[in-house]
Amino acid sequence: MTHYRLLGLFVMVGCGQVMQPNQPVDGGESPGDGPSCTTCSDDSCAQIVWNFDDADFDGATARAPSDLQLAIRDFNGSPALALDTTALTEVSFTVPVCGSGVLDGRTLTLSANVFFDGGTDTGVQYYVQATMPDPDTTGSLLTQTGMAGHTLTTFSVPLNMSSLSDGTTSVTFQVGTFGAAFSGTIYFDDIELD
Ligand SMILES: [Ca+2]
Repeated sequence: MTHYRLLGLFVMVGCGQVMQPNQPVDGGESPGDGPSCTTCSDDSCAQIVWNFDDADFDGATARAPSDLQLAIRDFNGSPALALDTTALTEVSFTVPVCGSGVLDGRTLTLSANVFFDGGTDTGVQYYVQATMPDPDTTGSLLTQTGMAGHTLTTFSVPLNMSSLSDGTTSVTFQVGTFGAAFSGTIYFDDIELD
């Protein structure tokens, strides 16, 4: 009996999902849903899509500030990650790529759709910055992209902008202001490695 249950468990969590303790397991499907998956160095499947469409965090976790609350809410007709902020300075969150092992991401591009619902539409007053695995790690910076309020913007950067891209484990997004005030919600959707 126990054996059959274990077998069933392995089948259920097979290719297409990152196993990560204490985090939701979802969203690891490959674009096109092919039979194979993008593998981490330990042959587990890397998570390369975070679309939040199952009203699930897809493993995304708040990083800073300590009281940052992540939410999933519809944006443009699709569930998206919502960061509610008042008097924005900088907020950040992390998405997992490999639960164990690493992904050689040197040929991959990280992209995400971002919308600042609030603040000013005049000029590029806000930014999104990505690092891997986090901004505390030397050499982790991918890029910083300026954005205006109320403008759907695609953030996109090749992972090989960081010398650490051959050992990708997770990606951190930081969102902040160059100076203009912002209170409202910042939406992220369709985060992908492709
Ligand atoms: Ca979505």
